[in-house]
Amino acid sequence: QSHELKDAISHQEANALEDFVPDSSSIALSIKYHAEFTPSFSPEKFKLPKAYVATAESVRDSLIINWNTTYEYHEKMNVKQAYYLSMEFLQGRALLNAIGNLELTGAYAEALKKLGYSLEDVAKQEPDAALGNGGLGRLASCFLDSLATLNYPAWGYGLRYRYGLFKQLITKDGQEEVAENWLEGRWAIHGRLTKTTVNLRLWSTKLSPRDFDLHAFNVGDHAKAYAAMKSAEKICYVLYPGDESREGKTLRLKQQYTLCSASIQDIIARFERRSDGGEEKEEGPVNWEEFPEKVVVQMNDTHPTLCIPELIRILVDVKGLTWKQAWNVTRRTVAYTNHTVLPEALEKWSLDLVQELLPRHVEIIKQIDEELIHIIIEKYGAADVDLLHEKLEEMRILDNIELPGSVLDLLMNSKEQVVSSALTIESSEEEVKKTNQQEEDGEAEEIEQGENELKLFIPDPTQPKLVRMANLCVAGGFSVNGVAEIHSEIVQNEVFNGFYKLWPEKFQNKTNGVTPRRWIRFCNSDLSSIITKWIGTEDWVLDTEKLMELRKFADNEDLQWEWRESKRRNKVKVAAFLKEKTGYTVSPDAMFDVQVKRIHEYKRQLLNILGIVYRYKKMKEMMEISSPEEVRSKFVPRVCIFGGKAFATYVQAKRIVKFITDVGSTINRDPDIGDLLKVVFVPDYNVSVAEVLVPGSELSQHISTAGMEASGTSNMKFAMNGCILIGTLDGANVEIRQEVGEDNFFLFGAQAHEIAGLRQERAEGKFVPDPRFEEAKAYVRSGVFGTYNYDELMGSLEGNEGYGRADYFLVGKDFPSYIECQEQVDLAYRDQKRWTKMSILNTAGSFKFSSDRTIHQAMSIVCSLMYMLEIR
Ligand code: HBZ
Repeated sequence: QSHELKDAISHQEANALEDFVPDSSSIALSIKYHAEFTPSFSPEKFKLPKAYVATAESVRDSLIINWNTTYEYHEKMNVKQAYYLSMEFLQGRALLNAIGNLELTGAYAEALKKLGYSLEDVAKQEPDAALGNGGLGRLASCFLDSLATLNYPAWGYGLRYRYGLFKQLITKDGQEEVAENWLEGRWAIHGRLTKTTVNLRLWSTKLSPRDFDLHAFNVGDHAKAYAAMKSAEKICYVLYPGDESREGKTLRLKQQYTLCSASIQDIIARFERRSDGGEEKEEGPVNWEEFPEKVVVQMNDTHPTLCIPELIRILVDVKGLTWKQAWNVTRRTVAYTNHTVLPEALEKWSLDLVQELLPRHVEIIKQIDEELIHIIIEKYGAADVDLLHEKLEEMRILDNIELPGSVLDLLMNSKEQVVSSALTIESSEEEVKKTNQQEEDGEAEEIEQGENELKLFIPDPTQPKLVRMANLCVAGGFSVNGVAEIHSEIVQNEVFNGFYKLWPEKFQNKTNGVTPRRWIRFCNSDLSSIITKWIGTEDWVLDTEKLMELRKFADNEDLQWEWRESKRRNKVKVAAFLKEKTGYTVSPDAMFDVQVKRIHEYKRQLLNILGIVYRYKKMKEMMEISSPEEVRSKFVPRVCIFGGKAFATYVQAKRIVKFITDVGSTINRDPDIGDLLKVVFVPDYNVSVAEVLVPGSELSQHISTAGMEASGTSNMKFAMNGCILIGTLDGANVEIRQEVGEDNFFLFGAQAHEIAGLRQERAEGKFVPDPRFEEAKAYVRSGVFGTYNYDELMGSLEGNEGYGRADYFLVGKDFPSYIECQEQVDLAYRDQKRWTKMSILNTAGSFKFSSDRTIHQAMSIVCSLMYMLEIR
């Protein structure tokens, strides 16, 4: 059905497009038209910002035709529709992507040229839509691109934050955050439309006119009237800048509920309208059993968990279903993607807070919790109280909350049953009498003991009562997935092992992917043309498996030459960009070595920068005794580029930013060093910055402590663009290395299964640090990089009393293998033929990491799993 549908839609859309393929003249006309009729600009001054808005409006005209066609078609066919619920969509800029997907880039460039502009300059006018923090939000946006491109009937639902992620300034004190108004002068604010028109519906909140206090306003109490407006509007003011472990409170919960309630209401209304059948079909009562056949809700992490109790609430309280019916419908409709195994990052809400804001939902959650407890008892029995206690502690949705009465009764009864079954041993009458007496004594004892055991389940009043959102997702959804193979293994075997034993069929892997449209075809059109030329077709953009064909040319000298020249042109662009943003001049002949991602201890930017410190020290030492030529023959010149935002209150992450910039200003000013080493921190890393850096990078660092990075997605973008990765066996690195080949990946560091043991070793004081690690830290402490006090930063790597975690992320452990691996990188780079081959093989091997593949797998699994659940 899905194939037929896809063909039909493609056909429809092809028709729609055929009817409307503008050329550069009609585009120029349309841009001029919008320039004249767009308010807030005077027609005489046709400046860049205006050119941008007019161009965007003109693109939108093209999109709307396809959008309407698709929507009407889905409505008419009453297709099963997927909804991707996410608190974050990290869209970046839309214009070039939209034009590219419409295959109108050439026509628009020409049209703008006629009007005296370059498309590139016009596109740069658009602010990034940064409605997300990092990988999780960017993944959502890649998925929308793939869903649209592959013609799946799907929508995204999110929130329209007035302020997205903060803008990062780098000052002498490190990172500073400022708000940015991305909505200013923006087009298409109500959602993003692409060629095959997936809709991204972003909710915002405002006071209903019904609730506006006109009376207060009329009698002059403006403050009162405005207060209510503000309180409604502020829900969508800012993106919560969460990153792994940081949690928000009341406002964040209101945001989550807003997303869930608005989306679920919208989905239900659409389902009812479609099953009503419009004019053609017969009218009749809505069959709610069919809901899971028409709707699937994918939750991007636990942030939209409230859609589970919200769906149940509406089905029971508004639509009149029984609890059982509503619970069954819900369990067949929602699915959950996990993005982290860090225990402190698994969302937990205070029960009191949820109770205060959403009392009805708490009732529903309690009922789900009770169902789950019964399932757990059924699985593990009540006989072994310690085991049962352990399982309930691990798996219940409510944490530190008394057992429901029904469960206590059941436990008491089952205790009595155990005792009475012991009484029915057959024996002679006398013996029975005797034994009876003894057993009765024993029975009393056992019951007393049973009561003692039940005390195990009494909550600890000193600890908070919590709702564990991930447990609710696992219990309430039909599918749970991790985002890379190694991560899904950890999800099944560690984090949710209790649930995995209960419902193994729910658990699966969906290795992440990135859209090859934005992340190579559009951001690196230079390399894309070369690929197209050598493969002989541009089909690889839609069918990345074709990239594998590059393998057979990996040694071809002509391709190698074109490949290197293209990389160099992209490096020249990066150099210009760095100059503009930081003032530093770098040589495009040096190796461009890049680590860009959120700043987090587990991602180990500290390992990278300490490696640089060590390298710098060795260079200086060698310069004392050797000629510049000898130094050059030992070290490959490098430009080390960092970028990424630190959560505003994450002190250690901000120290790391400050440290990197300090190391940079010392090294970059050192006249002995010159081009041999540069360290640049790019401010305000975002999607648009990535689109410049990724094509112009050569070495890309993905060096998290093994087992801690769920997947990583920039690793995929870099590999696609012919960068070679240095990394640990973590997240998607494992699979990337498999596909590109071991020889084309720089591997180092401890493995995931060793981490617990290594931490234990440290705790027991058995770890002996490598002298090179000690040397690097001592060098930092000596004050070479300025007067800022780095004791705490260095101390965190040593486990000194008072600094807490005793190198929890094992920087010291992996340091020696990291710098040895970096020596291998230098060696490989010196042989440019070898390096270019490795680079080509990275692009060729990146075929698996297209989000098209992820989406295809997800959509087919969704269907087959649902089928399985129906049969049972
Ligand atoms: O999701 C990231 C993972 O760290 C990364 O390994 C993975 O590739 C990516 C996509 O699956 N996780 C995040 O980006 N998480 C957040 O940004 C986040 C945002 C708000 C929170 C918690 C985490 O409350």
